[in-house]
Amino acid sequence: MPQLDLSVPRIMGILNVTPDSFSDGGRYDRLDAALYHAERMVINGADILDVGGESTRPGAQPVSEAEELDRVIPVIEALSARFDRLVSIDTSKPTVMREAVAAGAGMINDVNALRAEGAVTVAAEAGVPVCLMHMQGEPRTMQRSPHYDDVVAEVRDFLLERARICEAAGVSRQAIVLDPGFGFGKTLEHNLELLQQLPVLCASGYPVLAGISRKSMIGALTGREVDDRLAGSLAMALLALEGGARILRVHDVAETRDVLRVWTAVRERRESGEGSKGD
Ligand code: PT1
Repeated sequence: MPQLDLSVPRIMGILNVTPDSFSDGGRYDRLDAALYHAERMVINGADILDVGGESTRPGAQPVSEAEELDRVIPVIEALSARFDRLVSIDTSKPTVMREAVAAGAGMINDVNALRAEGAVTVAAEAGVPVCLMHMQGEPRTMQRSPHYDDVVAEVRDFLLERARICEAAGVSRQAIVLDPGFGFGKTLEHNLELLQQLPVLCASGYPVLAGISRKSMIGALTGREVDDRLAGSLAMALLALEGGARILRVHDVAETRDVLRVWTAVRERRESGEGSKGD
């Protein structure tokens, strides 16, 4: 199985397997559409394919475990058979985590930071990397009135406490990724503060994932609808890289790959001291 190598920043391509993401032409259509989309992302430079069967965007309703399994397991089996890429399962349900790893997933991405009963144990037994994300509230209601006294400190302290609990249960320290959870119970101001202070979270020593792509924070800044947020998303992806993010979770893989190439070239020159003499 492909491993998570974060010696350079990585691109996680988003693969939603929810009915609102594809026209609902039945199970084969759904699988076919997911594989087509995944192949595009692999060709365009995705390192990780993040499969999600339950929407977690603001206002989203929960789905049952049976429905979620039905959506994601066939897709994960097909992806791990076809592509030499790490497949991650975006779920908060322990049973879905376990079944997904058995079907070939090599990473668990949980917007609930493994707070569901039994989730930490499943992750430890699975022995795969886990992304622990911060969320205030739950998706259905989280944007009603987010409040923090100190958003950066609260998000960091929450994530470090979750990481401590995971390590105590046997998850290896090297297998933990942290995510401030942009848009999850946060105002625009909170999101901007978290982005600006991303180095504070990176200083924890854990690699940091940033999920920014097409979110309403970009809509709020640009006045653009969700399908017209590419430029804003790329600008924020670059800022996240500058802040130390090691994984970018994105819809637009090809364009984000170009941002990563440009950023990498500039950073290499900076590190070699090239052109910094001023003469
Ligand atoms: C994320 C993330 C995720 N985001 C991780 N997993 C979503 N690790 C799903 C909006 O404001 O950031 N990190 N899985 C999608 N969730 C949202 C949240 C989508 C907010 C849109 C918004 O528009």
